[in-house]
Amino acid sequence: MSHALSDAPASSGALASVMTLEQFILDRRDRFPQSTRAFARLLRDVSVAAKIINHNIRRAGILDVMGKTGTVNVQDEKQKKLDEIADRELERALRRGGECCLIGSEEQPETVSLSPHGNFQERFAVFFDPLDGSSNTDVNASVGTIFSVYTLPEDIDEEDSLDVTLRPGAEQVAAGYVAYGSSTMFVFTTGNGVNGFTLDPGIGEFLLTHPDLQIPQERAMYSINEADIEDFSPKLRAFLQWLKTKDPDTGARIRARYIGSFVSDFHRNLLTGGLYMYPARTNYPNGKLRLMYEANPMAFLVEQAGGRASTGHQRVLDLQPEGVHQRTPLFIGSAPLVEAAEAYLQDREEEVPRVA
Ligand code: FDP
Repeated sequence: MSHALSDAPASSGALASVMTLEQFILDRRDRFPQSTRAFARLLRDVSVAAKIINHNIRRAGILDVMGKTGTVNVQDEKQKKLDEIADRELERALRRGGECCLIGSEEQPETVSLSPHGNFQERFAVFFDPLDGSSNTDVNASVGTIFSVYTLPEDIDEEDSLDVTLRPGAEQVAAGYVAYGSSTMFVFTTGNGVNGFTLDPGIGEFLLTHPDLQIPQERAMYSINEADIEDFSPKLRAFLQWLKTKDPDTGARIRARYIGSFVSDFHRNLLTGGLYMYPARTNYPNGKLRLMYEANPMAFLVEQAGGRASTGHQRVLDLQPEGVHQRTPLFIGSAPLVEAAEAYLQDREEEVPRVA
């Protein structure tokens, strides 16, 4: 993996040798499925919102924006002030940009039409989780933003917009996330591989640092909230036991990492290889993660990076969504590990692939 960004402080000289997100989007315009100026602007708007959200997160302890607002969102989860800020900034950026006609956010009960008179000339719909893993913000741990982009048919009107927008993840035209960690990264795909950009705070630009990301196939890490083990199925428990068994030839064993922030756990596993799981459990029969703005965009990304995403029984990107806030069990990461999980959950243990 080449890292184009030098350690030197950004200067006009350093800038000449690296590619900004904006340059990248303009350069690759002809490779996007939607090779339109509007699509390039849409991506730029999301990245601008990400910078503003990042700015707020970095000042969280200072400006008293941490902690709960006292309200609950549509999923009965306590909302955080930063959740609200992130939601507002994304909506504002997309509204101002004018390319997006419809948004669906984790923080809003219904999809929102951004076209004031039902005039859907702009054709993009964007689903997003403005601040994923936000229970981590109070303890200074990493969080993220996830987004998923669809195009809408030209002839729809406001009445049927939701139905036509709820399309399987395989129809996404772009997806990505922003990881607010020790650095801030913008990682996205338009169906032509996955590229990662790191924010240089000195110049306020995302710079290409992780071109053409591919997920390693080793069983480096597994990520699951194992405190819930009593609520897992016997098949899943058997799979977890398999995961922890040392390789008989090499003695190699997998490591466990669970931040409890999907973006952060996914990002780490994308770089190191591994498997993130949020399975069905007794009190969450469909798991906890949301299809439209968590599972689908990450499934698109991981497949583009050579990995796999499954419910345990079927490809996530083939699911036909029934609601904006629908949940799905999720097994996502290095392909051999996801295949092994599927084999256990479907009683095909004899087909478990060998994973180095
Ligand atoms: P959060 O509720 O803090 O937004 O999306 C939901 C999510 O975080 C994921 O980011 C995270 O992986 C998961 O929930 C953590 O849930 P558990 O506490 O049940 O493990």
